[in-house]
Amino acid sequence: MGPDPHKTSPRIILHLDMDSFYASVEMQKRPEIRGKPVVIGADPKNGKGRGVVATCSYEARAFGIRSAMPISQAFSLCPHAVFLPPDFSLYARTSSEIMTCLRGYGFPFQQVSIDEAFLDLSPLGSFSAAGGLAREIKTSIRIATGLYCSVGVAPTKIVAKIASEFQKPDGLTIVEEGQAASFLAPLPVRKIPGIGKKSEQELNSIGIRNIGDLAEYDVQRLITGFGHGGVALHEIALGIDESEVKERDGVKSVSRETTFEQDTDDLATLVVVMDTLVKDVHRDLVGGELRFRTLTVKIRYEGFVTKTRAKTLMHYTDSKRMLRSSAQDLLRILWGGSRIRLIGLRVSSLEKNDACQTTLDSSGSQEPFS
Ligand code: TTP
Ligand code: CA
Repeated sequence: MGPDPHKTSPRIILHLDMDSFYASVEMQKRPEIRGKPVVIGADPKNGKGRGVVATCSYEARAFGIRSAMPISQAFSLCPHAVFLPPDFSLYARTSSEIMTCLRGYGFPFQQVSIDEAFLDLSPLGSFSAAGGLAREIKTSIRIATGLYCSVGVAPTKIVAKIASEFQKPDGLTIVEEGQAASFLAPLPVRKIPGIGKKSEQELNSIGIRNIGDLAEYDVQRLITGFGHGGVALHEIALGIDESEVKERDGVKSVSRETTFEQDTDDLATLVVVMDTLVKDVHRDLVGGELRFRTLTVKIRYEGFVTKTRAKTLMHYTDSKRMLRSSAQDLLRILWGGSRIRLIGLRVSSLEKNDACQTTLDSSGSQEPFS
């Protein structure tokens, strides 16, 4: 019997996500901290530090530490962990190395964050061939960088992304055509990208806990509760997602922010800190061979009230002088004189040179905190 002429070949999408990325890069660089709980983020200052955890090693996760947790809480959960400030340029370089390697396979490619990307492996024609290539990719990245990653292979981007998280770290999960809905059904709705705590609670409150509950739920009722998003959610639950793997243009923004040790209303301090942010953002811009047109200054006051103000220049520029004067102007316009907890600077509308999308936050020196 020959091939069925009516059967279309399946879409085969691969999603790759590096394991505990910043922490793993640090552990690769410093063999003496391998196997230990390692926390990347703000200085814990013996439990009195401000700011948050960027990420941590899986050994630190065993103590309950997670990304975005206050660093003081991380310190109380595991005071003997190795606490390190982030070294963004090292992570950006490692990311480019990984992305160049992935792009080199010649399939449609899309980077989605500093440590995540999709490849469209449909031309391979079968999930078994795609699984073989996924193993090869994992090995190549491991050899090139010493780092582990987790990979999902599935008929859609969303299912591939959920699959890459399914067996972390060093995972490989293959969901073949026709298996998407049954793979998703037992997973909690929170596993759907974009469903945060609030949406999860709303879904739970109408009896939807797992993705299978969502798939079986009446679409009209979902629309009543969630508007147009209800239809999209229902389709995701059924494993339907036509979105394509598309290379995007370049880095979207570069940003830095600083949380003050103590809230301040001293203009001289604000000016000095803004100058440091300017210097760091500018270094990343130049390092990435980028020019910007829009800059945004952010201020967070006591009590977490946050304000931003943006300015778009007439022309793209990489002038540090221009960045500094515009940032200082915006700071003065935005600041009402109250005490400030945090200030941030972001540049966007970037002119591309190198096709990689990265968002960098915060700053710090590169010595371990002691
Ligand atoms: P993630 O891929 O979310 O996390 P991860 O790679 O550290 O761990 P996992 O094994 O679960 O994938 O984020 C990638 C990097 O982005 C992470 O190493 C640090 C940074 N990041 C932050 O700075 N703050 C955050 O809140 C999160 C979630 C990530
Ligand atoms: Ca990751």
